[in-house]
Amino acid sequence: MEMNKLFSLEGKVALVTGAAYGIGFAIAEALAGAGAKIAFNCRSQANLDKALADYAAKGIDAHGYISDVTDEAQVAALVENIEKELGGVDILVNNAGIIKRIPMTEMSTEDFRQVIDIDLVGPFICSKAVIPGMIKKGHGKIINICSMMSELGRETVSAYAAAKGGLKMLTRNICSEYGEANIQCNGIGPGYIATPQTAPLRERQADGSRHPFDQFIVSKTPAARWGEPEDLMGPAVFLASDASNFVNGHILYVDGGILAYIGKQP
Ligand code: NAP
Ligand code: GCO
Repeated sequence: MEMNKLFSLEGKVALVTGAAYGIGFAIAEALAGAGAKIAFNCRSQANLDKALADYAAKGIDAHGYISDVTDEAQVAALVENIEKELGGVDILVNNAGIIKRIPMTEMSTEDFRQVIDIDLVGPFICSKAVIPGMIKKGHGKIINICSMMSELGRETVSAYAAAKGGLKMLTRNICSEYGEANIQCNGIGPGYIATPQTAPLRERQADGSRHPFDQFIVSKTPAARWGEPEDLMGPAVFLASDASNFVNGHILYVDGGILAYIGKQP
């Protein structure tokens, strides 16, 4: 077996949702580096324009679309446009997501529903939109960006943990329902990654010291550091390529070892 071919995405079309920046951008860059044509979406023209320039600066001819993953009509149009312009979606990365850090008893039901809508219903809508085309092609890869909160809870993230726990089981159910159509659906569970989403948890304190949560996470991570979006690039190529054709329903945690570690003794 020619190993390079096993990890090649030449001739494949990848849709990475919410890939204007952050983890999605890094994953899209990785899939492009393995040969895939890249499509991505976000919700604002400003973010789209900046992302297209950022992709171009890396030599990537990305195709960007304004589309909200919670809007079925917008997602249907997104998938149709990709079909027309690039060919059908071979690889879907359900990356778009938000978090709201509010104590549960203070969280409005509207806030709870918004997180569930984007982080769990969005991947359902996007997966439902691409699976028929994957069945026609005879293959497909779906990668759901889960979280440590697919396994663990913590204060203030009830909606996010519920959504990411649900996304873990949606991953397993897509595997169960469409594995026979040669569609592999797996998850990536990033640890704590330095992106805009976690910026509030890493802010320097007024006295210049590190944020207490920053110090906590480093003490809980055997790698003794926050992850970088680049740490997810290899795992994403693996799960998007033929190298993982017999991997299905699996959540690959890319967390520097947090889930295995009780934490450094204070
Ligand atoms: P981020 O920096 O906040 O980026 C989130 C992306 O999602 C943005 O591009 C945003 O684009 C897009 N987005 C949000 N809502 C959307 C919607 N309704 N429709 C379309 N796009 C939408 O977050 P990140 O840290 O890169 O995280 C990306 C994914 O990894 C999320 O699912 C997150 O839960 C997960 N994750 C993050 C970490 C971490 O430590 N950072 C760890 C584990 C899992 P616009 O706002 O421009 O639309
Ligand atoms: C938080 C963080 C985490 C990370 C990620 C960890 O507030 O606890 O935002 O939820 O985003 O999901 O895997």
